[in-house]
Amino acid sequence: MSKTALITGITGQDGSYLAEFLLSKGYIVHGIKRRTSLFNTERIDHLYQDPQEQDRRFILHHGDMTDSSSLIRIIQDVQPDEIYNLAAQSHVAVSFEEPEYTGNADGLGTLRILEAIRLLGLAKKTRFYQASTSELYGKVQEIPQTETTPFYPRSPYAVAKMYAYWMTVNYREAYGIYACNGILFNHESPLRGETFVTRKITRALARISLGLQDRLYLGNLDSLRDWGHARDYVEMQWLMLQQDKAEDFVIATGKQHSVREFVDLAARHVGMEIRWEGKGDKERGIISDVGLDPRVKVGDVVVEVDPRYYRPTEVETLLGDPSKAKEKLGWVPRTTFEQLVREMIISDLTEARKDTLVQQHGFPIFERQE
Ligand code: NDP
Ligand code: GDR
Repeated sequence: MSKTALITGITGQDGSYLAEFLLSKGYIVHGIKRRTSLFNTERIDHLYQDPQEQDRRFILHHGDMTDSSSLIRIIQDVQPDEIYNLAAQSHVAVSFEEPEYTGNADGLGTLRILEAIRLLGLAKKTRFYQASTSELYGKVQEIPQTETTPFYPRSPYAVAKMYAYWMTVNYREAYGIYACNGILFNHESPLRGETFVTRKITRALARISLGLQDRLYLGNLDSLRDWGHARDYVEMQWLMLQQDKAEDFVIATGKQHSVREFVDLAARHVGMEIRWEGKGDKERGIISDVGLDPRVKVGDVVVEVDPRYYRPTEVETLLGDPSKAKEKLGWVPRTTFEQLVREMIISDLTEARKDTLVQQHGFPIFERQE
């Protein structure tokens, strides 16, 4: 008998990789997507099956983390063996602009699912994974961070996720639900949203190298992160639900790089060497070696700091210690930082080349036949 999984946030970066992974393991995968005025399923279109198809293994439902009624209905219908709660307003900077919504979707949304499991009598059947985050450590109290490092959240996003973290622990202890937190450090991929710093960098540098864009504006270049690959990390989400006992795990690579280093490495992949000049708000990245396109020249300023991208409270440094995951889940991250950056820049370069072709050759407009 195939197992049934329900993924919230299936249209996001992790949702897409996890759905692919679970399908490859023989699962029937249900996903919750919210209603949007334009299609929001680009990352999972390759998995889509028409409602008319027989024996579908990939099924989408309309629902929203802020709407208990939809969540209860879906969980009641699906009766999942496993729920992966990935849905969230996941942008830290945006959470300062929309703190109440972030608390509702990321904090209360998690409670809504846990309550649905309990009220529907699924406490013994349904295993629950909560997408917790290294942002919980915020103003870090210890380096590197482990499962026992104290939390000090520094954004409305992190505070909402802290509520969700403890609700998950509480429902495990109070009702015996197999519920666990994956405390995942930053993980990226070519499917990463364009406004997160890694994707913003690879997309912009690919375009700059082909002369499609002049400049990349960034905030805190000194910020240090432990970056892994989303494809590796979703496997850990699954492994956490396959243990004898529910526990919380840190998932990280144990290596740290600055935003500036990410820029340097991504730039090298498109044949550009960057020299940094100035300090703080005045820091700039200048080409010291030519790019792919003759329109990019030595001496061009390609990166500038724009304080608009600073956060009211910043998380300066994150570095995870994944020893527990290695020991108990037998996990080692497969993708190195260098491979991750390379994969992302190649993907964005391909996209940028498509735009160049359209620019050079135009786009065939099909005239309407009367
Ligand atoms: P994304 O932002 O790519 O995806 C978030 C998903 O949540 C999307 O499918 C989005 O839908 C959905 N969503 C947002 N709000 C709602 C809502 N109100 N109701 C229903 N669905 C909603 O995030 P990632 O895939 O990168 O991350 C997955 C989870 O892991 C998130 O909870 C994130 O906070 C957490 N996390 C991520 C880390 C990372 O480095 N990527 C690290 C640690 C934790 P739509 O497509 O319509 O926007
Ligand atoms: P983060 O990721 O906040 O760690 O949250 P993000 O990529 O947004 O920022 C990483 C660091 O880069 C700095 N930075 C910039 N960030 C953005 N977005 N845009 C910029 O222009 C820029 N310039 C510098 C930031 O200040 C920050 O220090 C991600 C999300 O996926 C969360 O959902 C998840 O929980 C955590 O990772 C772990």
